[in-house]
Amino acid sequence: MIEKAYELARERYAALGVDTDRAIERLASIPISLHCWQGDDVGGFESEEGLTGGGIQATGNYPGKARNADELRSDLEMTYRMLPGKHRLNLHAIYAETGGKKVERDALTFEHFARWTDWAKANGLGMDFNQSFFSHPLANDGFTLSSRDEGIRRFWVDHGIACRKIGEQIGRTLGTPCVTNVWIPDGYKDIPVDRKTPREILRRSLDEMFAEPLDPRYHLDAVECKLFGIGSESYVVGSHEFYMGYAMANRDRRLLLCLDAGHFHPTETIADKISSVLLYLDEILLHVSRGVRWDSDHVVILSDDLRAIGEELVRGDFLGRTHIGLDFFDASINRVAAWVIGTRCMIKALLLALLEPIETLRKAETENDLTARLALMEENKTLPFGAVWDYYCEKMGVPVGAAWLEEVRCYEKNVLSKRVA
Ligand code: RNT
Ligand code: ZN
Repeated sequence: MIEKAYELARERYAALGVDTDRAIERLASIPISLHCWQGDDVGGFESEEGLTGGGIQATGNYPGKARNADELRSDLEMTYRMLPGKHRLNLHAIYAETGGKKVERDALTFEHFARWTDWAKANGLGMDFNQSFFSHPLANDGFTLSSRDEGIRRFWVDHGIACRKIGEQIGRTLGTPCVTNVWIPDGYKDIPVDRKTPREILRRSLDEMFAEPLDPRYHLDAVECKLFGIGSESYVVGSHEFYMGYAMANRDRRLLLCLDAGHFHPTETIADKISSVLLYLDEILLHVSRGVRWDSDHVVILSDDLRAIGEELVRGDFLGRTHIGLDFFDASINRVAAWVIGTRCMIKALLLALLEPIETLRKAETENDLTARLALMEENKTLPFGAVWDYYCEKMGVPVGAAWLEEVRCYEKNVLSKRVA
């Protein structure tokens, strides 16, 4: 049935000049970096408390969240089994394994991530990394790298440096560059008097953090901008202009700009930013997310926004310069299912874009036939995409359609439900 439907779909697309076999082949080569923090509501393993302090929030209390690294890895393995293709893991520093010992964040080393890296290697996964500038007593007054308190600032610079070294070692071990992403919650709830000084301090901290060049074959740095957050509604130090300017002024450092879909004004979309940013920077990192009215980090679905991101990456030939990461966390539904839903949607969006009869659309636009452009784009929406997607899943040996849900339910029954809070 699936093959039959695919044969028909292939003919239908071929008539429009689209090679479905080629689309599938390209799709299989695009890794998505899965954010570890969906598995435990951005809690990490440093303390029992989980997410505390500034800028982000998980809501919901669905049972069964991972309580330690082994459980989180088990949940991730389950998730990867539901995803067609080879993907990556995106780890935060608060997921260090310190063997029960308290290790301060500025003292973290590769050994605290060796088990994660071994596991990634054994599973054929690339890895990405993040400094954790939140959920910490020294982040409680809302400022980290841009703190006016020299002790606090220094601590976070040292954390940043420690994590870059860890990231580089991860990249060396796995033989694929590790993107280490900087996001800080720094900002003010209410209107500041001085918007300038924290930005000057942040620039100095980044200069110190990025001073040592690392081999880009193993490690890349990214900086993530933001417009507002919980508790930083009026002012965020690391704004879009700040980091875009910083990355461009420091071209020799090859910084990636990280565009998070939830970090702009709610009517702005990151799809429109990609072609501008990549005119000036070599590479970008995406945090694909879904904000509902605000930066709420809902599970990614196959929305118009998501489709537009896929289309931009394919149409602009940007896939080779874009690291696709996910960033959402929903604690109100099965967390493994959340990962599966969001990641499968990201892959679907890429497939849809790869199946677009782009030449016809381009021709309409260059000939200024804007009527045809709109008409064809709308007709494309009902092409037999589902048949190609099903076939791709089958071919890659993962569940077709909603069959994955049964498997996740089984996992829930046998594993997740046995975890007591
Ligand atoms: C927060 C940023 C950031 C975090 C993760 C946990 O607004 O999006 O990327 O979500 O680092
Ligand atoms: Zn993000």
